[in-house]
Amino acid sequence: MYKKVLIANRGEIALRVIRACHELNIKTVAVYSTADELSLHVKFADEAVCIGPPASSESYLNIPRIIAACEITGADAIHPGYGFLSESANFSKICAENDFVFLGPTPDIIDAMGNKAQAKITMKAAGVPVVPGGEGILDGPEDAKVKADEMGYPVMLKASAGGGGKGMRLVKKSEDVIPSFKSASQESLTSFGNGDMYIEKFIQNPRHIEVQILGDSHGNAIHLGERECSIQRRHQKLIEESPSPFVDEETRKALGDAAIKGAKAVNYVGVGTFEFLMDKNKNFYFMEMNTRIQVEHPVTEMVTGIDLIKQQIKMHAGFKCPTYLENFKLRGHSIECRINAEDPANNFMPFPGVITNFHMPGGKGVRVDSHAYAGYKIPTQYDSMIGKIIVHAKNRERAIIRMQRALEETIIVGPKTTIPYQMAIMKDEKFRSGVFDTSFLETFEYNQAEYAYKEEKV
Ligand code: MV4
Repeated sequence: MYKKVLIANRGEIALRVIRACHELNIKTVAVYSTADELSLHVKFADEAVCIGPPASSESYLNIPRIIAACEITGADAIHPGYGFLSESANFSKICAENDFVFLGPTPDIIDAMGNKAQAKITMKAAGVPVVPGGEGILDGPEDAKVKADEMGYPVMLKASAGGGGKGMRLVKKSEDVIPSFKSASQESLTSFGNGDMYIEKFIQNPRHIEVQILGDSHGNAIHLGERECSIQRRHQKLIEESPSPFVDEETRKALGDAAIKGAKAVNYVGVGTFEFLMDKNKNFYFMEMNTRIQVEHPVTEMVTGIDLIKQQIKMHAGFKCPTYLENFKLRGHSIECRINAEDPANNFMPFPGVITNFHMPGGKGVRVDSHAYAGYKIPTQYDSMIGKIIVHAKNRERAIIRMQRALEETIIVGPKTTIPYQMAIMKDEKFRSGVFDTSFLETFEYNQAEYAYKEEKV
């Protein structure tokens, strides 16, 4: 087992990894920018190294400085968390070259899955159902038009290097293919330095359902059920849950089998997530694989009882996958709300600044993963998530009641947060019925006035 892990990240995920390491009796090293000097990951790690100024490019994305911090402290492994360098094939390679274990996939797997068109070909060959459409990279706008005319409209044009909706276009008619291709390809080139595009049949109002997998270095892989992630706004998830209210036992088995096939096909080691689109008839299609721990991993932990970060570290250290968990029994229902310092009444505008008063909910079935505290100043340079509230209860109905209770107890004074918006969603009939898809927030009406009291508390 590793003796000392350096966490190349900040915020709640850095804390989450520190907690797992300490329970495994592994020493921890935090790295931080000058904007995070007073951050809890710096305080709770055994050692901390300042790696630069606030700009991510000068700190959390700066590979030479992170490697130097490893050398200075004698760490033997690096946990990248999510975001930042977690899906950088180059970082994975440089870690290995410097004899530090990267707690994530090898560069070839990150590359293979980072290229979305290639990932679909790989998964299709492994027997995973993929979104129908032309295979591989399009030759150019003309090729896109020929393929789209063949397939019939509507179609989706997607950037192979993309993700989060960037470089993606819905095309409804033949005349629009060429201009859409050109603008999406240009957008991708600007954002990711690569303009490669692929084409897919458009799935109307899909659900976003993802499957957690765990693989070891002995050829074993298991799945740990699905997460329902359809409550998103502009490709930012706001609420996640497990299990999905739309997935029955039979579909869960089919989803899990598909994900395991995919994981085994690439000899996947560690934690990974298979993202699927699911249509109203419960047909599901592989979309992308995420080769990192995800923000929403706690809902899976709550219903399976497994510590995913501990397992991730153990898989990389050569332990065997707990295959007895192949027949895991889902226990109850879990929901997570991402708490962002954003103003839901003002187009979710980020709201950095000082949190002057801070009280987190507690009690039975409530978990909080947060790096914030009273007096904490939210920096402007990073994302606006200040924590996650996760609940666990016997069933979905009770989990919703518990989440309402938890959100009600929460006090955050200073920044505006997404909490009142999430309270409104918990009350929504469509959300409560469990019959919703990725279009949910497009039609959701938020009555700000009803929740104004939340700001006046304390
Ligand atoms: C799609 C789709 C419908 N059909 N692909 C959006 C983000 C990107 N990762 C994939 N996305 C979509 N791809 C086909 N062929 C609909 C979406 C989509 C979506 C997917 C998941 C969660 C929320 C979404 C919101 C709008 C569109």
